[in-house]
Amino acid sequence: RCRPVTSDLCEEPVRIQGALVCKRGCDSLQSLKKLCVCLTDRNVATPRDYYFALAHAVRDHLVGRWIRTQQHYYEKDPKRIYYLSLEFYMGRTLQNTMVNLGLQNACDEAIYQLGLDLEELEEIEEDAGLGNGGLGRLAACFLDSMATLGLAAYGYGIRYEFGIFNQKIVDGWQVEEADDWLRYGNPWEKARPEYMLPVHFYGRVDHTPEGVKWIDTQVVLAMPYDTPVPGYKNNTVNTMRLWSAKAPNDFNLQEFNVGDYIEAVLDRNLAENISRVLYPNDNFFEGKELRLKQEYFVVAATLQDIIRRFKSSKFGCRDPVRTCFETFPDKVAIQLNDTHPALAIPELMRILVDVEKVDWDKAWEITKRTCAYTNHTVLPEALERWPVSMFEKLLPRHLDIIYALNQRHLDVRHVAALYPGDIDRLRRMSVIEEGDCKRINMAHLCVIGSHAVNGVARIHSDIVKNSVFKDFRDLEPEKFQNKTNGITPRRWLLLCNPGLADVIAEKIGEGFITDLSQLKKLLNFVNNETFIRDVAKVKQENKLKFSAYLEEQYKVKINPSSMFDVQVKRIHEYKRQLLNCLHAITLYNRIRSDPSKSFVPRTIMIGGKAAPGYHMAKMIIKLITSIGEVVNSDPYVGDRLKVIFLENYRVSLAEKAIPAADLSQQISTAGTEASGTGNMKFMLNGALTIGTMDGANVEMAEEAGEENLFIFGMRVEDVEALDRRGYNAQEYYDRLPELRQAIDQISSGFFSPRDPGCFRDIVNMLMYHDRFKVFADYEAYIKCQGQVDQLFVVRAPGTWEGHTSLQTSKLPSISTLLTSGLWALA
Ligand SMILES: *Cc1c(COP(=O)(O)O)cnc(C)c1O
Ligand SMILES: *[C@@H]1O[C@H](CO)[C@@H](O)[C@H](O)[C@H]1NC(C)=O
Ligand SMILES: *[C@@H]1O[C@H](CO)[C@@H](O)[C@H](O)[C@H]1NC(C)=O
Ligand SMILES: *[C@@H]1O[C@H](CO)[C@@H](O)[C@H](O)[C@H]1NC(C)=O
Ligand SMILES: *[C@@H]1O[C@H](CO)[C@@H](O)[C@H](O)[C@H]1NC(C)=O
Ligand SMILES: CC(=O)N[C@H]1CO[C@H](CO)[C@@H](O)[C@@H]1O
Ligand SMILES: CC(=O)N[C@H]1CO[C@H](CO)[C@@H](O)[C@@H]1O
Repeated sequence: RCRPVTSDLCEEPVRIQGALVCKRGCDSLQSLKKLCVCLTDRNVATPRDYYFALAHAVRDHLVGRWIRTQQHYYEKDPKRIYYLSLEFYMGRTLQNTMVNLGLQNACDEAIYQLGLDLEELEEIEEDAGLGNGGLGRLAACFLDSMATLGLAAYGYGIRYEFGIFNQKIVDGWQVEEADDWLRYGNPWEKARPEYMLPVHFYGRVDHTPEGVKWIDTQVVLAMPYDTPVPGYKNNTVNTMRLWSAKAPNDFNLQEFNVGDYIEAVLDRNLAENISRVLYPNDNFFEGKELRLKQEYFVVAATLQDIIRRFKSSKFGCRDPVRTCFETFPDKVAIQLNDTHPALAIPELMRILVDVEKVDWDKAWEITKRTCAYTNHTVLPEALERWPVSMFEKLLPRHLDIIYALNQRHLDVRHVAALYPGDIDRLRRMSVIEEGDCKRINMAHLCVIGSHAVNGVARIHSDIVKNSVFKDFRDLEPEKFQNKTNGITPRRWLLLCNPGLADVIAEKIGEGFITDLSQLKKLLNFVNNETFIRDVAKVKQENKLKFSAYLEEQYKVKINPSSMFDVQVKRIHEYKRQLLNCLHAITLYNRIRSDPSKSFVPRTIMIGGKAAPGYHMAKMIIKLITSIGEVVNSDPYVGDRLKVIFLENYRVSLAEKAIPAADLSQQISTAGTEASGTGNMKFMLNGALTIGTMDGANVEMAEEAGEENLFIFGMRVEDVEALDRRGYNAQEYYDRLPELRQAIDQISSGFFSPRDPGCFRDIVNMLMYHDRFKVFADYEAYIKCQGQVDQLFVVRAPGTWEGHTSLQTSKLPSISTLLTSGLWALA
């Protein structure tokens, strides 16, 4: 039994910094053939052994490029972009690396010669689930795109030992399982103990003649693990550096546990559980001390690293002259994606003022010019408001700095000067919220500490600018911008839907892979029957493949010519999975009331994780599975309707489900989804969208033409008007018989015969305190779904009738492809 070591497979291994690496990239087939020789003993090698062997062979091709890229950055010393995020939702790496390095065919071939199946090996890799949903996935997509653009970019985050939990459905309920993703080792990371850095917590502030000192602190070490981020076929390999917490070797040994060596070693966990687990909340602030520690941990370690790199850079400032920090903002950009890394602002101030002895005003200017802030959600419950008392204990020096910053921000030279006597405005704009429990408003801290503030879709940027940050906009209007989110076409088309990518490349070449606006060239083929048939054929193949997967997973018979109607995203009231449920029930009732009527067959698939502490979201999952249980086993229904809950939705499942979808559901209440990126992934894979005018859907509708999407329901203005009038769910319940029937069924236990009161909380919420106004859009939604049915006629299985007459049809799925380039990332 042999273990292929990376360097063994090299033509010319050389020793760099103690590690053997390839001098020249070695030919993949050749290294894989050596692998064949290696792995001849078939009786002992497990599929996992093959996966690791392949991963190592592929990784070999990264190493040389990685070193060269980093050396190139050192020589050229370009401006560095630092993307700080508490989440990087990377998913799997093997296939992405093969795609970006152009190795896929060679590997496929070699693996085939071994009598193995590449896809099977790929399935062995665990997802790197270091994120909750959209925000973490966006960070991962940005890394891919920045590497493809050849930008000197770094992702900085935490190497959680446990990522987002694995979701199991037991008896219809969500059950969480720890995600022990590192159990078998991670071939894609490289530990760098030599770059370990100290991070301080607790202690007290000492004002000395030489300046302010933060002393008597507890130290936790931050150990970096580097993961290569290859660009698409451009020889660039950037770095994602994730920090892992380590206790110092003298941890708790001197002071507390004199003589109790065993206790002291066991207590190392106290320090090391900082990087133990990802908080599984999406769009929700839970003020836990451990979370604050995580946030400071990543910021403190990263800033030390950034400053070290700045100081040792070729054209930077090597000598410790104070003024050299003037050029810092020209060399360093720190993007605060959401407020999670907001502590970068007071931390940079602390380093500049206390450690580097830069004077306060200069330091503030440098900080502002370096930082920029992205706001990712409008939901007030997501806003980070840390109790001052927690800061007092954990980060006393930072609290001082925040007070001082706030003082200067509000004082007579600034806000107070512009609005004399406007006490209310001062209160609204303060970083410190007064009240029983004084709190620090991290969004306000970010706004005053950044030179640019952006939302993630045009509609969202407008809301950010004109509602909560209105006062700040009045003060500095030029600061507010918008940057609509995007997705990487490598993972979300080339990797997950190679059939479609091939069909497109055949017509317009491969340029679209790095420049999606070239999809416009497909306009020449909208009437080309072969092209239309090829696109439909690929969709049908994807559907068959996904059906087989579902049948194996859930033991349900899927009708592959039914419409695949998919809503996959985190479970949230604002995303309105409940509206989808009401539609499913309505369809079910219609079939039951007239089984002989013709009916467009649908397979409704809903998937997503609920935050473990989010009761309503967990009830929603139970409702979906309960509806499925009734519908899927009803003989009247047969294969005309199925309701499937897709268990454990994650990046690798998205890669299977999205290419198979006919219909993409993006139905949040207008004004609540900041952008959404799931919507873009579906569109790029040729699914049609049913959605509200919310988030990036607005821009999608604008580019594709509203007639090419199924847009329904209230606009933001309508929601606001309804709020002013007062939303009364009862009104809709009384007026709409099908809605009433569905609600009555849910509340009477029709879907939960063993526990009739099971869904009491859901019905109560919908009827009496629904912040997201599900009933108000029910009628428009059902009607719009009717239009979807009309278009989806089962002529050739699984094709949209519209395909054959693109000019006259309202909804050619190809036209959604054509325009999807406009907001996708480079
Ligand atoms: C893209 C993606 C999301 C974000 O989906 P939205 O529909 O924008 O909320 C969440 N989870 C995973 C695994 C994703 O790939
Ligand atoms: C960290 O780990 C220790 C020891 O295992 C445990 O007792 C403690 O509760 C943990 N702390 C937090 C904040 O989770
Ligand atoms: C983003 O800005 C909005 C204001 O539009 C605010 O309500 C929200 O809390 C901010 N989000 C975060 C995470 O700070
Ligand atoms: C949004 O961004 C575009 C360019 O990216 C700009 O033209 C437009 O004015 C911006 N709108 C808002 C509301 O910021
Ligand atoms: C479709 O396009 C191909 C070239 O890509 C061409 O050979 C064929 O004739 C076209 N068919 C029609 C009907 O235009
Ligand atoms: C090293 C290299 O080839 N880098 C290129 C990667 O691709 C980007 C954009 O296509 C180029 O700008 C880089 O020069
Ligand atoms: C959504 C968003 O605004 N993301 C930003 C995150 O940081 C990168 C790198 O600095 C910016 O380019 C993005 O615009």
